[in-house]
Amino acid sequence: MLRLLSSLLLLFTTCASAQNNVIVPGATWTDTSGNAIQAHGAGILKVGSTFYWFGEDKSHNSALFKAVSCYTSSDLVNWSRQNDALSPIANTMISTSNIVERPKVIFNQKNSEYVMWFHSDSSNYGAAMVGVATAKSPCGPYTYKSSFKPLGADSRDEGLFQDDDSAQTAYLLYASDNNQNFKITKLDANYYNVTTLASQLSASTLESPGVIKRNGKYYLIASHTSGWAPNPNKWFSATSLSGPWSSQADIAPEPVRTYFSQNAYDLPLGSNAIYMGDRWRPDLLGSSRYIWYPLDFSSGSPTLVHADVWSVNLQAGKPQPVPVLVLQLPGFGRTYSAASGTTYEAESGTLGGSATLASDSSFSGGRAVGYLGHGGTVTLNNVQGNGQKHWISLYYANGDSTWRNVTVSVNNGPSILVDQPDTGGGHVILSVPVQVTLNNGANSIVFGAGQTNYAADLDKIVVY
Ligand SMILES: [Ca+2]
Repeated sequence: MLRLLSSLLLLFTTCASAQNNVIVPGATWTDTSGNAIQAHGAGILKVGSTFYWFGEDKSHNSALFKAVSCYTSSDLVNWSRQNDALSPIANTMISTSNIVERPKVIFNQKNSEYVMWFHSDSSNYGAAMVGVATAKSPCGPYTYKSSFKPLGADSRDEGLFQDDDSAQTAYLLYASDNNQNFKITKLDANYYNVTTLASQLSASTLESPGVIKRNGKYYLIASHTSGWAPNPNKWFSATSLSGPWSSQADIAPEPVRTYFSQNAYDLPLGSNAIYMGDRWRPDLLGSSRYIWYPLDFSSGSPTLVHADVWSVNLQAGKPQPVPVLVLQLPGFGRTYSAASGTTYEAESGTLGGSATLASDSSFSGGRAVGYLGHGGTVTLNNVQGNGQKHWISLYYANGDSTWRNVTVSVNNGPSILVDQPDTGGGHVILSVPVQVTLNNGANSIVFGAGQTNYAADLDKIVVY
């Protein structure tokens, strides 16, 4: 029976890894209408079998409030935009001259009401408040109630946590006291206000928080404060929301700075979770990307699993579908499946112009190709394709403090410009995705042609 089940599950996950059913962190995610998803600083709510994704609409490339968007999905991959959940109101704390960030929604069973909390601020972030709005349906539109300083103190980056006790006690998680102290404060029974402080992590300088409960233990995930720039996000655990909390530990290798992202929401799923982060792009906020990775607990502590292309396999066919994931062998016990790709080392390609080989132990194969762009190119021949669209991940190092980019041209086709965020060091490797169509059989791909600026050092590509 187990063997039959495993075969069925394997079959299911094979089908599930179709192109439109994968999560590609860092790619431009589009909704079911083909528009870029605008839901930054995400909050997720599950009602029945539907996931609701609330976030900041930054399509106007400004930090100022435009809308809290609402998207729905049954599979966490295909998202449909609904009506805006919260819209600006002139001469209030949610006007178009104000800040409304990190919307989070929970359901209040007692009042049969959806309650949204968000970071509510003035344009210079000086007001440091939380805002509350309510609705009778998940996407609302929500009716704005008020903005205030919880227990009279600052609140900037915030999140919500709803416990699984009979009262469904909820908590506000927030950066307080000029972002110096991190606080967890209990909400009242209506979820309209805060009542008492449960925990304070003093001088912790934490923000962008999320809490997951697993096997009776609470896990707090948060970043430190470095503005829009990424930093190594941390986790803490405690057996009570009142603490004591364990000392901080990394959720990903420290040098990669959480793969250039900041925590927004952490969604429990099966025995693991999904880390949902933002890759902020302050000069073009609407082009900030979503970085979602499996948050794997199999080692006993939450660890981000770097996967260029992966899928969440929700188990179907139950009367009340629950987010228990289909397992794929051989990763038995995992709640996700990552695609495996074919690697092509950049240094195995043909160098052109001023491109040179760079050596360092951090590079795959010990080498990368540097001085790409500005006359330098590298051509990878014999890249195998199947005549379809493929995701290709470019592994690169960019030690600048600013983003670079690189042109990609397949079989002498038009150039695609791929952004390469700074990696935090010349020998720190990150990957960025690009989707291209490859011929069946061998393909030739040129990197760095036709650009006057320097691209990042190219270590390797992985074709999915
Ligand atoms: Ca290499």
